[in-house]
Amino acid sequence: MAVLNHPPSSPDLPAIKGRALNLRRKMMRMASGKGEGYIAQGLAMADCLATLYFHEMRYDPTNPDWKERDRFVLSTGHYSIAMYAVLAEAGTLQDEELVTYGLNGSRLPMSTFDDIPGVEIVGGSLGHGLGQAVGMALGLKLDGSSARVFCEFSDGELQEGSTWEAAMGAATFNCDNLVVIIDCNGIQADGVVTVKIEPVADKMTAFGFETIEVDGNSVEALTDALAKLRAPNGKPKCIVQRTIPGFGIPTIMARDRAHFVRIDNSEWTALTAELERENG
Ligand SMILES: Cc1ncc(C[n+]2csc(CCOP(=O)(O)OP(=O)(O)O)c2C)c(N)n1
Ligand SMILES: [Mg+2]
Repeated sequence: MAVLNHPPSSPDLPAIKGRALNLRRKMMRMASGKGEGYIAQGLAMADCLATLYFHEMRYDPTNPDWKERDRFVLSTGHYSIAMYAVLAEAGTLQDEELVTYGLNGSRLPMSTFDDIPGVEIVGGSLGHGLGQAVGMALGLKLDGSSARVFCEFSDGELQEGSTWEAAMGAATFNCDNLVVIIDCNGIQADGVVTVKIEPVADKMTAFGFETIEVDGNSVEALTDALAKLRAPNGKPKCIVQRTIPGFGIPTIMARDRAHFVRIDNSEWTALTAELERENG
Protein backbone atom coordinates (compact mmCIF):
# COMPACT_ATOMS: atom_id res chain seq x y z
CA MET A 1 0.00 0.00 0.00
CA ALA A 2 1.28 3.45 -0.88
CA VAL A 3 1.79 5.38 2.32
CA LEU A 4 2.10 9.08 1.61
CA ASN A 5 4.63 9.70 4.31
CA HIS A 6 6.09 8.64 7.58
CA PRO A 7 7.76 11.46 9.44
CA PRO A 8 11.22 11.81 7.88
CA SER A 9 14.03 12.74 10.24
CA SER A 10 14.49 16.13 8.63
CA PRO A 11 11.67 17.99 6.91
CA ASP A 12 11.92 19.10 3.30
CA LEU A 13 11.00 22.71 4.04
CA PRO A 14 10.91 24.06 0.46
CA ALA A 15 8.64 21.16 -0.57
CA ILE A 16 6.25 21.76 2.34
CA LYS A 17 6.16 25.51 1.61
CA GLY A 18 5.43 24.73 -2.05
CA ARG A 19 2.50 22.61 -0.93
CA ALA A 20 1.24 25.42 1.30
CA LEU A 21 1.29 27.82 -1.66
CA ASN A 22 -0.61 25.29 -3.76
CA LEU A 23 -3.22 25.05 -1.01
CA ARG A 24 -3.62 28.83 -1.00
CA ARG A 25 -4.00 28.83 -4.80
CA LYS A 26 -6.69 26.15 -4.63
CA MET A 27 -8.58 28.01 -1.90
CA MET A 28 -8.59 31.23 -3.87
CA ARG A 29 -10.07 29.37 -6.86
CA MET A 30 -12.73 27.85 -4.62
CA ALA A 31 -13.79 31.08 -2.92
CA SER A 32 -13.77 33.12 -6.12
CA GLY A 33 -16.06 30.56 -7.78
CA LYS A 34 -18.80 31.18 -5.23
CA GLY A 35 -17.70 34.76 -4.66
CA GLU A 36 -17.46 34.27 -0.92
CA GLY A 37 -16.09 31.99 1.76
CA TYR A 38 -13.99 31.50 4.85
CA ILE A 39 -10.87 32.27 2.90
CA ALA A 40 -9.01 34.14 5.67
CA GLN A 41 -9.00 31.12 8.00
CA GLY A 42 -8.14 28.82 5.09
CA LEU A 43 -5.14 30.87 4.01
CA ALA A 44 -3.93 30.98 7.62
CA MET A 45 -4.23 27.19 8.02
CA ALA A 46 -2.31 26.36 4.84
CA ASP A 47 1.10 26.05 6.52
CA CYS A 48 -0.22 23.77 9.24
CA LEU A 49 -2.11 21.49 6.83
CA ALA A 50 0.78 21.28 4.39
CA THR A 51 3.06 20.30 7.29
CA LEU A 52 0.66 17.66 8.57
CA TYR A 53 -0.33 16.03 5.28
CA PHE A 54 3.00 16.28 3.49
CA HIS A 55 5.37 15.65 6.36
CA GLU A 56 4.02 14.51 9.70
CA MET A 57 0.95 12.36 9.15
CA ARG A 58 0.76 8.76 8.02
CA TYR A 59 -1.89 9.01 5.34
CA ASP A 60 -2.66 7.14 2.13
CA PRO A 61 -4.53 9.50 -0.21
CA THR A 62 -5.88 6.62 -2.29
CA ASN A 63 -7.32 4.89 0.77
CA PRO A 64 -8.66 7.55 3.17
CA ASP A 65 -10.44 4.90 5.27
CA TRP A 66 -7.25 2.88 5.85
CA LYS A 67 -7.49 1.63 9.43
CA GLU A 68 -3.92 2.52 10.35
CA ARG A 69 -4.12 6.10 9.03
CA ASP A 70 -3.39 9.03 11.25
CA ARG A 71 -6.64 10.93 11.69
CA PHE A 72 -6.99 14.66 11.13
CA VAL A 73 -10.04 16.04 12.93
CA LEU A 74 -11.11 19.51 11.80
CA SER A 75 -13.27 20.84 14.62
CA THR A 76 -13.97 24.23 13.01
CA GLY A 77 -16.25 22.99 10.23
CA HIS A 78 -16.31 26.45 8.67
CA TYR A 79 -12.58 26.03 7.84
CA SER A 80 -13.70 23.37 5.30
CA ILE A 81 -12.16 25.30 2.41
CA ALA A 82 -8.72 24.42 3.79
CA MET A 83 -9.68 20.78 4.35
CA TYR A 84 -10.90 20.32 0.77
CA ALA A 85 -7.81 22.03 -0.60
CA VAL A 86 -5.42 19.72 1.23
CA LEU A 87 -7.43 16.62 0.31
CA ALA A 88 -7.24 17.67 -3.35
CA GLU A 89 -3.54 18.45 -3.10
CA ALA A 90 -2.99 14.97 -1.62
CA GLY A 91 -5.08 13.38 -4.37
CA THR A 92 -8.06 12.19 -2.29
CA LEU A 93 -10.38 14.75 -3.96
CA GLN A 94 -10.19 15.91 -7.55
CA ASP A 95 -9.33 19.51 -8.43
CA GLU A 96 -12.35 19.77 -10.74
CA GLU A 97 -14.71 19.27 -7.82
CA LEU A 98 -13.19 22.09 -5.74
CA VAL A 99 -14.86 24.83 -7.78
CA THR A 100 -18.27 23.59 -6.56
CA TYR A 101 -17.34 24.71 -3.00
CA GLY A 102 -20.44 26.05 -1.27
CA LEU A 103 -22.69 25.82 -4.34
CA ASN A 104 -26.15 24.26 -4.25
CA GLY A 105 -25.94 20.51 -4.84
CA SER A 106 -22.20 20.38 -4.20
CA ARG A 107 -20.62 17.59 -2.16
CA LEU A 108 -18.36 20.27 -0.63
CA PRO A 109 -20.45 22.49 1.63
CA MET A 110 -19.07 25.43 3.60
CA SER A 111 -19.06 23.22 6.71
CA THR A 112 -17.68 19.70 6.54
CA PHE A 113 -19.69 16.48 6.34
CA ASP A 114 -18.08 13.16 7.14
CA ASP A 115 -19.26 11.47 3.93
CA ILE A 116 -16.60 13.40 2.02
CA PRO A 117 -13.58 11.12 1.50
CA GLY A 118 -10.86 12.05 3.98
CA VAL A 119 -13.14 14.06 6.29
CA GLU A 120 -13.41 12.45 9.73
CA ILE A 121 -16.29 14.32 11.43
CA VAL A 122 -19.33 16.45 10.73
CA GLY A 123 -18.43 20.08 11.45
CA GLY A 124 -20.47 23.21 11.94
CA SER A 125 -21.53 23.04 15.54
CA LEU A 126 -18.41 24.25 17.31
CA GLY A 127 -16.97 22.73 20.48
CA HIS A 128 -17.33 19.07 19.49
CA GLY A 129 -14.12 18.22 17.65
CA LEU A 130 -11.86 17.64 20.63
CA GLY A 131 -14.32 15.29 22.35
CA GLN A 132 -14.54 13.16 19.22
CA ALA A 133 -10.78 13.22 18.75
CA VAL A 134 -10.22 12.03 22.32
CA GLY A 135 -12.65 9.17 21.69
CA MET A 136 -10.78 8.22 18.52
CA ALA A 137 -7.41 8.38 20.24
CA LEU A 138 -8.60 6.24 23.13
CA GLY A 139 -10.20 3.73 20.76
CA LEU A 140 -7.00 3.43 18.72
CA LYS A 141 -4.97 2.85 21.89
CA LEU A 142 -7.38 0.16 23.09
CA ASP A 143 -7.07 -1.49 19.66
CA GLY A 144 -3.27 -1.51 19.99
CA SER A 145 -2.94 0.75 16.94
CA SER A 146 0.06 3.02 16.46
CA ALA A 147 -2.03 5.56 14.53
CA ARG A 148 -2.23 9.08 15.93
CA VAL A 149 -5.00 11.67 16.00
CA PHE A 150 -4.35 15.31 15.08
CA CYS A 151 -7.16 17.63 16.11
CA GLU A 152 -7.48 21.27 15.10
CA PHE A 153 -9.77 23.56 17.07
CA SER A 154 -10.05 27.31 17.54
CA ASP A 155 -9.62 30.05 20.08
CA GLY A 156 -13.37 30.62 19.86
CA GLU A 157 -13.92 27.01 20.94
CA LEU A 158 -11.80 27.58 24.04
CA GLN A 159 -14.85 29.41 25.37
CA GLU A 160 -16.91 26.22 25.31
CA GLY A 161 -16.99 23.96 28.35
CA SER A 162 -17.10 20.82 26.24
CA THR A 163 -13.57 21.60 25.02
CA TRP A 164 -12.18 21.64 28.56
CA GLU A 165 -14.06 18.48 29.55
CA ALA A 166 -12.52 16.72 26.56
CA ALA A 167 -9.07 18.09 27.45
CA MET A 168 -9.37 16.61 30.95
CA GLY A 169 -10.43 13.31 29.40
CA ALA A 170 -7.37 13.25 27.13
CA ALA A 171 -5.02 13.59 30.09
CA THR A 172 -7.02 11.16 32.27
CA PHE A 173 -6.81 8.47 29.57
CA ASN A 174 -3.12 9.17 28.81
CA CYS A 175 -3.85 9.90 25.16
CA ASP A 176 -0.25 10.41 24.06
CA ASN A 177 -1.38 9.52 20.54
CA LEU A 178 -3.36 12.78 20.41
CA VAL A 179 -1.90 16.04 19.12
CA VAL A 180 -4.19 19.04 19.38
CA ILE A 181 -3.49 22.17 17.36
CA ILE A 182 -5.28 25.23 18.67
CA ASP A 183 -5.68 27.86 15.99
CA CYS A 184 -5.41 31.12 17.89
CA ASN A 185 -6.19 33.69 15.19
CA GLY A 186 -7.50 36.28 17.65
CA ILE A 187 -10.99 36.49 16.14
CA GLN A 188 -14.36 34.89 16.69
CA ALA A 189 -16.77 35.77 13.93
CA ASP A 190 -16.88 39.53 13.41
CA GLY A 191 -14.75 40.66 16.32
CA VAL A 192 -11.87 39.86 18.63
CA VAL A 193 -12.16 36.92 21.03
CA THR A 194 -14.34 38.23 23.85
CA VAL A 195 -13.96 35.92 26.85
CA LYS A 196 -10.47 35.95 28.39
CA ILE A 197 -8.82 32.72 27.24
CA GLU A 198 -5.14 33.50 27.84
CA PRO A 199 -2.70 32.18 28.82
CA VAL A 200 -3.73 29.32 26.53
CA ALA A 201 -0.44 27.42 26.60
CA ASP A 202 -0.21 27.55 30.41
CA LYS A 203 -3.80 26.38 30.74
CA MET A 204 -3.26 23.42 28.40
CA THR A 205 -0.10 22.51 30.33
CA ALA A 206 -2.07 22.69 33.58
CA PHE A 207 -4.65 20.36 32.04
CA GLY A 208 -1.90 17.75 31.49
CA PHE A 209 -0.78 18.46 27.92
CA GLU A 210 2.80 18.67 26.71
CA THR A 211 2.50 22.08 25.07
CA ILE A 212 4.48 24.17 22.59
CA GLU A 213 3.49 27.61 21.34
CA VAL A 214 4.47 28.50 17.77
CA ASP A 215 3.99 30.88 14.89
CA GLY A 216 1.43 28.87 12.92
CA ASN A 217 2.50 30.50 9.69
CA SER A 218 6.05 29.20 10.03
CA VAL A 219 6.65 25.77 8.52
CA GLU A 220 10.00 25.68 10.34
CA ALA A 221 8.33 26.21 13.72
CA LEU A 222 5.55 23.72 13.02
CA THR A 223 7.83 20.90 11.84
CA ASP A 224 10.10 21.50 14.81
CA ALA A 225 7.25 21.43 17.34
CA LEU A 226 5.69 18.31 15.82
CA ALA A 227 9.06 16.50 15.97
CA LYS A 228 9.39 17.40 19.66
CA LEU A 229 5.90 16.09 20.39
CA ARG A 230 6.30 12.54 19.06
CA ALA A 231 7.30 10.85 22.31
CA PRO A 232 4.82 8.23 23.61
CA ASN A 233 5.24 9.44 27.20
CA GLY A 234 1.68 9.17 28.45
CA LYS A 235 0.84 12.84 27.88
CA PRO A 236 -1.45 14.29 25.22
CA LYS A 237 0.27 16.92 23.08
CA CYS A 238 -0.70 20.47 22.23
CA ILE A 239 0.49 23.06 19.75
CA VAL A 240 -0.83 26.55 20.35
CA GLN A 241 -0.45 28.13 16.94
CA ARG A 242 -0.72 31.87 16.44
CA THR A 243 -1.97 32.61 12.94
CA ILE A 244 -2.87 35.73 11.00
CA PRO A 245 -6.18 35.50 9.13
CA GLY A 246 -5.53 35.87 5.40
CA PHE A 247 -1.84 34.99 5.68
CA GLY A 248 -0.16 35.19 2.28
CA ILE A 249 -2.35 37.99 0.92
CA PRO A 250 -1.61 41.31 2.68
CA THR A 251 -4.90 42.92 1.62
CA ILE A 252 -6.89 40.20 3.37
CA MET A 253 -4.52 40.28 6.36
CA ALA A 254 -5.28 44.00 6.71
CA ARG A 255 -9.06 43.56 6.65
CA ASP A 256 -10.93 44.61 9.75
CA ARG A 257 -13.52 41.89 9.33
CA ALA A 258 -11.95 38.76 7.91
CA HIS A 259 -14.20 36.03 9.30
CA PHE A 260 -16.28 35.77 6.11
CA VAL A 261 -15.12 37.38 2.88
CA ARG A 262 -17.67 38.33 0.22
CA ILE A 263 -16.28 40.47 -2.59
CA ASP A 264 -16.69 41.12 -6.34
CA ASN A 265 -15.19 39.07 -9.14
CA SER A 266 -12.64 41.72 -10.02
CA GLU A 267 -11.41 41.83 -6.42
CA TRP A 268 -10.90 38.03 -6.35
CA THR A 269 -8.79 38.35 -9.49
CA ALA A 270 -6.72 41.13 -7.93
CA LEU A 271 -6.20 39.17 -4.70
CA THR A 272 -5.15 36.05 -6.58
CA ALA A 273 -2.60 38.15 -8.46
CA GLU A 274 -1.42 39.47 -5.09
CA LEU A 275 -0.90 35.92 -3.81
CA GLU A 276 1.36 35.18 -6.79
CA ARG A 277 3.21 38.49 -6.48
CA GLU A 278 3.89 37.98 -2.78
CA ASN A 279 4.65 34.25 -2.79
CA GLY A 280 4.94 32.89 -6.33
C1 LIG B 1 -21.92 25.83 18.92
C2 LIG B 1 -21.83 26.97 17.94
N1 LIG B 1 -22.12 28.22 18.33
C3 LIG B 1 -22.04 29.25 17.46
C4 LIG B 1 -21.72 29.02 16.14
C5 LIG B 1 -21.72 30.19 15.14
N2 LIG B 1 -20.35 30.51 14.73
C6 LIG B 1 -19.86 30.12 13.54
S1 LIG B 1 -18.24 30.55 13.33
C7 LIG B 1 -18.21 31.33 14.83
C8 LIG B 1 -16.94 31.98 15.35
C9 LIG B 1 -16.25 31.15 16.34
O1 LIG B 1 -14.92 31.59 16.58
P1 LIG B 1 -13.70 30.78 15.97
O2 LIG B 1 -14.03 29.35 16.03
O3 LIG B 1 -12.47 31.27 16.63
O4 LIG B 1 -13.75 31.15 14.43
P2 LIG B 1 -13.05 32.32 13.56
O5 LIG B 1 -13.88 33.55 13.71
O6 LIG B 1 -11.66 32.50 14.04
O7 LIG B 1 -13.14 31.78 12.17
C10 LIG B 1 -19.43 31.22 15.47
C11 LIG B 1 -19.73 31.79 16.80
C12 LIG B 1 -21.44 27.70 15.76
N3 LIG B 1 -21.07 27.39 14.51
N4 LIG B 1 -21.50 26.68 16.66
MG1 LIG C 1 -10.81 32.34 15.96
